[in-house]
Amino acid sequence: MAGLLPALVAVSQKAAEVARLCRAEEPLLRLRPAEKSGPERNARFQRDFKTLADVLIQELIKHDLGTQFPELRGHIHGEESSEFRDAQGEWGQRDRGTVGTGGGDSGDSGDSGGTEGTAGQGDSGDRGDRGPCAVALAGGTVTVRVRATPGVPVPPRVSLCHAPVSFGVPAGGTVTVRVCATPGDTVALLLAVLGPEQTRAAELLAEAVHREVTLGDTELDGIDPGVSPGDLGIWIDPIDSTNEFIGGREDVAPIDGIAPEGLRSALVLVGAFDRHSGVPVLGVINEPFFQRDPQTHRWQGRYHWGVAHGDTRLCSLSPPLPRPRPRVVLSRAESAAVRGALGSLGGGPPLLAAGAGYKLLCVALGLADAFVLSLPTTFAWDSCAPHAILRALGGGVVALEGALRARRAGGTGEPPELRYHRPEPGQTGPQSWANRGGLVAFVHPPHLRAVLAALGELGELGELGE
Ligand code: 2IP
Ligand code: CA
Ligand code: CA
Repeated sequence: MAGLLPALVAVSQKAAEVARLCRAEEPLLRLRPAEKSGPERNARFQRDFKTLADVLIQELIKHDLGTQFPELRGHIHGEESSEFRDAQGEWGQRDRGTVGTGGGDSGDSGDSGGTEGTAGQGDSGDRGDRGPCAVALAGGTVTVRVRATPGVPVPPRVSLCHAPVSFGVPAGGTVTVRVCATPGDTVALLLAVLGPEQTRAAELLAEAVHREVTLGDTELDGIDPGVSPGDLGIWIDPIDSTNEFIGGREDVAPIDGIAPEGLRSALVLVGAFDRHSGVPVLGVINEPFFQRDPQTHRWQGRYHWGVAHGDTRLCSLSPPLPRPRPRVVLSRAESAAVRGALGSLGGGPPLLAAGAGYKLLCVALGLADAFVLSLPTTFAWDSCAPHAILRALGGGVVALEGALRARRAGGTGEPPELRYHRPEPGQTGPQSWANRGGLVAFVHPPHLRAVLAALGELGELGELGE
């Protein structure tokens, strides 16, 4: 189906623009991220966060792809839940006055403290200072409900960007972020997260979200992957390496071409898989923070795409030349046993880098020959898009555990590749989409075999983590 690949690239470009905006605009930069807890939290990190950029990017991708390709609706999945909780507590603490744009203050008082929920009660022991509680959107009307804080007056009902906004006081604590029908409505919704005084930031974001993207990449228009959107599902990682995105380090020098950490490793990943087989078929990796323009000092991004469907193999990258001995890139969290075993491959000591997507990209770019992960800390949204690109280059991503087991059983065929259409039985939430058996990403099959041979000496996957 012609048109889907350019659409994936276009949404990744829009996403990258939002990511850059969030790092460039002072009020957005100051917006502290929300901490993930429970099943949402990735065990890889002691503390795991999501930002407004993560949630908004995922929603804009869902919105744009679903609008252009109705057959995809209901099949576009992503890492984040669309609910955003303002971790700053500013909402509960700010002295809210009049909202600064659009129409004026209508003066009449919104739902008051006693009518819904119990002001200041409930979870006051831990996050009693949490912010906006709920946003209901109906016919262009945004109702923002805010937890009451003793001593802070309940704000008046105001008119904002043609959408009346009313402030009430229930318990709860989330805003469901989505792209609204008009930029004005999206501004109103974003103000629920950002706080009413952040109109400039909300307007900038809404403008970026509603903007038409012109690609000007004529090569893409001629590509027909030969697959119908009705047969595909989508995995989105709106920002991979969120921790590095939040940290925002720009001064990290690359080692052998690979940035060990920092903003460079924050990527947008959009992949399409075959709904029936789970095989990844289209992938886009966008690097929003590829380099600073030497003149304007603005961030410049770049993107890479791949198609692997049937016999079609097309990619914006050329297959990298294989090194005689594989150079491996690993997570900093990887076990000493795995590091040691792979060090013996002869390609030099393993390089360490942040970002699952970034390490997969390093393999596609030929900066490393393999990315090996023995831990269950990546998910379908991390690997789907890069996997499609690696397949387009003649490589793939296999489940490490399955590959080692097959090897021990004397199997000589190709080890099983990761699939993206079925949740893991017996698991719930994000865990049902974890790449539980680890992974090995490669372009050249001899490198995969060398890696498996080196790790095969170590034993079961469980032992590799020791
Ligand atoms: C993370 C991110 C981390 C990665 C982890 C992913 O995704 O890519 O950097 O850990 O596996 O799930 P590591 O850096 O050790 O490879 P996100 O940032 O989207 O949560
Ligand atoms: Ca990720
Ligand atoms: Ca992410």
